[in-house]
Amino acid sequence: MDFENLIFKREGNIGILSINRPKALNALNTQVLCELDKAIDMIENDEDIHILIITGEGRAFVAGADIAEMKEMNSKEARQFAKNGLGVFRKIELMEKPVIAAVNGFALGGGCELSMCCDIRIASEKAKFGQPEVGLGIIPGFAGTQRLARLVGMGRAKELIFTSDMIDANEAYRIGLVNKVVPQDELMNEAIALANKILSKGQIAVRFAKTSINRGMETDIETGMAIERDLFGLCFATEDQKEGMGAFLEKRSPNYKLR
Ligand code: CO8
Repeated sequence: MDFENLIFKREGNIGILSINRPKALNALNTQVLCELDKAIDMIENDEDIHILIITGEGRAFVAGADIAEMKEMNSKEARQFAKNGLGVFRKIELMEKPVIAAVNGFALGGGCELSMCCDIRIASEKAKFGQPEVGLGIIPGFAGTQRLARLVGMGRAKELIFTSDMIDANEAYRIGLVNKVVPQDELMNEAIALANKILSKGQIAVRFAKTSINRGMETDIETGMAIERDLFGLCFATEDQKEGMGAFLEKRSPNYKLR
């Protein structure tokens, strides 16, 4: 994969995708969003990649959507730009494979929104989070008003969005925005260790669990339970279920085959 603003690496069955526009603190412009969209399709369709880590090059994860590009946009163009970002982020959220955000620095505006469409966020001690849009005379446009409120609750989301406050990694952990805070030089090792732990489980089950949680959180509990029930039933049509339960009873480690 050749991209101007992304770096893609593999580590076993783990894909590592870095936003690579460090001169602009990895700000998301139309080109970055377009490349991200293509990369996600490629990763989702690559049978050798079972889990994805998204991070940023340099001192930012992503410092937001590109303010220089947005400044002269008219309403129609801004709506289209928002639609592009919303589409890519939703694609990441709905990937079958789990996605971990390894937040290495500024995650502001569109960067905070990118981290929130990932399944799990690990932050380095240097990470900073915020939705500074109202300070620029706009509101979050890549679903920040939606995902932040769902993740940390309406009161905290409103406070962060109305004040444009930047919070550090420990505060982000305290309010439940990130799962874990680790030293900067441990960030990728921690993200890879977490990815490997998830990879040691049945990947069909992990994917079904992701779908069940995501879809369930977007609907009423009765519908959510029906989704879980159906996916639970479907697990029993897989070889992995027989292998997982067989391995337990035979007191050995399972050898999952994603079948
Ligand atoms: N867009 C474009 N360029 C940026 C951005 C950005 N979001 N952030 C940083 N840069 C550029 C700077 O302009 C600067 O460029 P140059 O060297 O050419 O002057 C370079 O990156 C380095 O930045 P700073 O010199 O400012 O670095 P500091 O360490 O002094 O400050 C900050 C770091 C605090 C992160 C600061 O750069 C900052 O506040 N950046 C903007 C953060 C922000 O407001 N982000 C939200 C943007 S709005 C948004 O994301 C909306 C998403 C939804 C869009 C919906 C579509 C319409």
